[in-house]
Amino acid sequence: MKRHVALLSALVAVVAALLWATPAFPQSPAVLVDDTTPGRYNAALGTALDATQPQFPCAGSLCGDPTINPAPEPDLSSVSSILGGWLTNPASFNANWGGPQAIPLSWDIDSETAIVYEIDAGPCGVENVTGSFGVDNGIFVWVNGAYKFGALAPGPAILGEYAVSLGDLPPGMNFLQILREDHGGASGYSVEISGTTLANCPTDDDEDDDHEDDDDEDDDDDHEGHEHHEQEHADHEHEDDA
Ligand SMILES: [Ca+2]
Ligand SMILES: [Ca+2]
Repeated sequence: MKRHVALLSALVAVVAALLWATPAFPQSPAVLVDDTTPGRYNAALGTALDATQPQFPCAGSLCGDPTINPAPEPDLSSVSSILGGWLTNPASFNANWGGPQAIPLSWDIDSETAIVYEIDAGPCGVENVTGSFGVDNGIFVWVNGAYKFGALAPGPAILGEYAVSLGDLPPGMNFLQILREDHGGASGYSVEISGTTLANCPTDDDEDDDHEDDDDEDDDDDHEGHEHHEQEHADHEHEDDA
């Protein structure tokens, strides 16, 4: 019995030593954006997008309360003067955008609103960014102008309603762009964006390995829910590789 105790003590000491010696990598994910994070905000759209396409049902649920998941990227050309260059030149915002401010978790019924979160990815970037969203009724998400996800559905806004892989963020300032949709009843929103901020920049060798791994993960995600974006994602991956 005493021998067992001695062996167990030795084992515990070895495990403790190993844990102590483990380097700081990989870091654990941290929350980058939540419901209290200030963002740029544009509430000037009103109902201008209503009934322009299936992603924007007409007001008052008079055209139904559809589930569209995933939703294709909406055509926002008819409201380009209201939104300005928020997707293509996100560092400059027209007069409809407020400065960084608390984002209201509900907004005028039937209307659409746009948000830009400015995320500093630091000198080495952020890996494995994930988004958890709850929304009443719909949401469309871009990262640095590249469309990532959209959906609309009946029901209240509960965090985790949608869980989406958003890929990696390059070093420096990044822009997470969101359009919120409503078509009646109530509106609501909740968000949590997480990712692993790299404290040490990867070497060229590490980078090559990481990208191969990430591409595999992206492909898996695409097959689960976004088949029709496969070509688009593949194009982006090729651009990334270039
Ligand atoms: Ca609407
Ligand atoms: Ca609603």
